[in-house]
Amino acid sequence: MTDIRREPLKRVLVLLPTYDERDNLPLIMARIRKAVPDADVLVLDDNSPDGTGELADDMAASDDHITVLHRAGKEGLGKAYLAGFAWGLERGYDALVEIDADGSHPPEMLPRMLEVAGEADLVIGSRWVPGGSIVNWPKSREIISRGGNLYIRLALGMPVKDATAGYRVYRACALRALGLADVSSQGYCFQVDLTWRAVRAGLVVAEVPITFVEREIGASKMTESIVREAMLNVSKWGAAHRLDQLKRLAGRK
Ligand SMILES: Nc1nc2c(ncn2[C@@H]2O[C@H](COP(=O)(O)OP(=O)(O)OP(=O)(O)O)[C@@H](O)[C@H]2O)c(=O)[nH]1
Ligand SMILES: [Mg+2]
Repeated sequence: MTDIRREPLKRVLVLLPTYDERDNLPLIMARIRKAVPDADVLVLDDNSPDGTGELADDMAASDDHITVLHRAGKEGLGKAYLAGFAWGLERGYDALVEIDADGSHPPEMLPRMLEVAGEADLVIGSRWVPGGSIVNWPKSREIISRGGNLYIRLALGMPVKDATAGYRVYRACALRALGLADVSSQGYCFQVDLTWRAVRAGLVVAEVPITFVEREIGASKMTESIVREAMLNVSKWGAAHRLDQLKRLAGRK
């Protein structure tokens, strides 16, 4: 177990990645600000063609808790989060939150997740623990998510039920222990990658049940290649992990 001292969570930064979320942004921002009024929010906008970045600027102009990080172009969710983590760690935040802008992740659960983060390094807002649920998903999406998570659990031998979930609280000290400099995975794979790093670093990972609501406004950026990348990398990591275990066993003899 890595010895990570748990400081109290005083300063919280909510990272809100956006790409063409103009209609969702005011809704999600109001819910976040209401749920965790003391937290700061950093919008990570990849130069959205629909003007989400400018709208975020307007919001930031009238609210000291909001800042906007404008990025040059669409580089994917993983890169946006890495930029947000670096920004927050430089400024001394105690906890960093990942949340989608499309309303799928209920901000009202954040106080509970932050409370659990008092005793954990990474808290996942989970669909696949008892009490967790999904609203408005076609059966096909549910099968992909449940099946994918089952495969991840078996391939990597880790107990996390929803490793692809994108609703999370990371303690700053936990993020520092993950070695973020060489993370290159995207989309779902980004979430699995960081979960796997946390487990291997001996960090405490907790799951809090949430009700995940499929987006009602705007378009999904999920693609088949994102799912393929995740499964391919998980297979590689799983094989490397098993080989390591075998080598260690052989070394003991
Ligand atoms: N900054 C940035 N944000 C992105 C990018 N791609 C997606 N996002 C944001 O990341 C969040 C998740 O994206 P979604 O399109 O909802 O992807 P998803 O949740 O996997 O897919 P659905 O369940 O179909 O909505 C949303 O807030 C998006 O606006 C990107 O390239 N850059
Ligand atoms: Mg979504």
